[in-house]
Amino acid sequence: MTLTLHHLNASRSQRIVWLLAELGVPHEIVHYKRDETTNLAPPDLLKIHPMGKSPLLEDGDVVIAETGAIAEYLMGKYDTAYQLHPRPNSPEFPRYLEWLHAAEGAVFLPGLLQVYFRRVDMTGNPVEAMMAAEREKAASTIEAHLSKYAYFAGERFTAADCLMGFQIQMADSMGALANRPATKAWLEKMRARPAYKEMLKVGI
Ligand SMILES: N[C@@H](CCC(=O)N[C@@H](CS)C(=O)NCC(=O)O)C(=O)O
Repeated sequence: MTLTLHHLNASRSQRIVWLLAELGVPHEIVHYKRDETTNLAPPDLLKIHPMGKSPLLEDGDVVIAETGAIAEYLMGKYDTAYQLHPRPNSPEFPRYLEWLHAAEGAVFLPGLLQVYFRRVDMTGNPVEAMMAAEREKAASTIEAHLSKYAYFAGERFTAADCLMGFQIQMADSMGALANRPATKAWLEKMRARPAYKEMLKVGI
């Protein structure tokens, strides 16, 4: 049975490219390119799943969307030795789950809105200040967490680090980590991982 990742360029699907490389299970990656005008995914992805978004994972008859769900699916089915996720009865498990889903939830949303709102003139719009406050809250929560713990789930690397990596890398590319030393140190640690380097080779 082939495990296939349907991967859109410049997308959060890179989290799953990285996670699959960490997991080391045989898989193939099918590449899709965003439309140059609309930045949307090509219609080919609609043939795999009705939302037509990436990441999408196929495993035999199974087709699964949503980054967090894909990560949980891969961990439950393929990480049976718990190398990349804590056991459900361990103290790290709730923290692991929280960050696994924060990556697409409350800490991600303010950054995502910023990307969308770049297309509109927000001058004088009160939503601009609200979004900035939310981004600051998310960034300082991450910084406080990584000042206390070596990784998102605690003292060891897990799938939660792969999922959180996308927006932290985006924040770094926008120069937003200048005053976030713990977050920056975590990112440098991630960049040194062989699987992270493999993800870059696949093309993000
Ligand atoms: N919540 C979904 C979001 C998926 C999503 O919006 N993916 C974007 C890539 S970052 C996409 O496919 N955009 C292209 C489009 O919507 O046409 C997840 O976590 O997988």
